[in-house]
Amino acid sequence: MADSRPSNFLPDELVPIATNIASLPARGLTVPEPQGRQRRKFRTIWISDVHLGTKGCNADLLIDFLDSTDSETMYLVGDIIDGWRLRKKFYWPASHNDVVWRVLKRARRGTRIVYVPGNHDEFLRQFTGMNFGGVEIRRAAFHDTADGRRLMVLHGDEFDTVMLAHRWLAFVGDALYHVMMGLNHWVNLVRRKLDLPYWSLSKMAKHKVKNAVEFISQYEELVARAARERGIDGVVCGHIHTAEIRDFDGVAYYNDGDWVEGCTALVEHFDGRMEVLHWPEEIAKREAEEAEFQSARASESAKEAA
Ligand SMILES: [Mn+2]
Repeated sequence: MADSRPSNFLPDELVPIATNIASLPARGLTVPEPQGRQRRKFRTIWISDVHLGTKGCNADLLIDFLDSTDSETMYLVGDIIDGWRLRKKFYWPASHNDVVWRVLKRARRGTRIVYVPGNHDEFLRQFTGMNFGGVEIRRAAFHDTADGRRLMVLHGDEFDTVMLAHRWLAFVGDALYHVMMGLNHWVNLVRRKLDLPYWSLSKMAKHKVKNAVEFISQYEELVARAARERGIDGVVCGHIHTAEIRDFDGVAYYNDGDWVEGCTALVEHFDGRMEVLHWPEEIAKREAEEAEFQSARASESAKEAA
């Protein structure tokens, strides 16, 4: 099995990770699975741009998401592991193992898991067609929705190379982005200590920069046009870290966002309806409901005592 002898199969940067995971019992999780939490069930879940192996990755929020949801199929739409960063500096906290462990456990529980590698985890593209512990590696995938539409699932860096004028962004952008995400990490560490909700620094910056907004809308249009040329109903991608559901003259554009800034997932309900879940908001909703329930119970028992 690949698990017991990872060094024969995996690229060098992954050997320590695989060895770690293989020797990790469920009890070794840093975040234990919550007991008795109701999982929200979906037909399909798409997540991408997790960037495991970097400080920017919000593993804790993703763990919460994975523990709160379930689906028949889950697509990992690329940049799940950041091979670019890992090659420069090995960074792999225990919570990142927790994420991998939960994904593998999902596969064992019967979720069909399709992993479409992106540009940051392109070292996995050489394993296209293979299956690791129930996780299928694909270069791209087709998904048929419950309401009979055919969607193409791919990471989306394919469309970046077409936009030659913007290619410098990838290089300058990656370094800048990394600095920003490091800052984001510390800001939110402090905010958490102060009991403030998660807040995205670069999300705010991005919305203030006109060029970034133009880039995003050009990108979305390009993706939709490619789908139309191929005669399919829509595309699901990631890559630009901006969750979105848009319609371009009958061609659907879906982006599942990321787990570095926005912390979003794309889901398909059982009737084929699609939705972007902004997980920090979902957590806030859940906690408000729990608080309401607790205070209702407290006033109940106060009445009984009176
Ligand atoms: Mn990418």
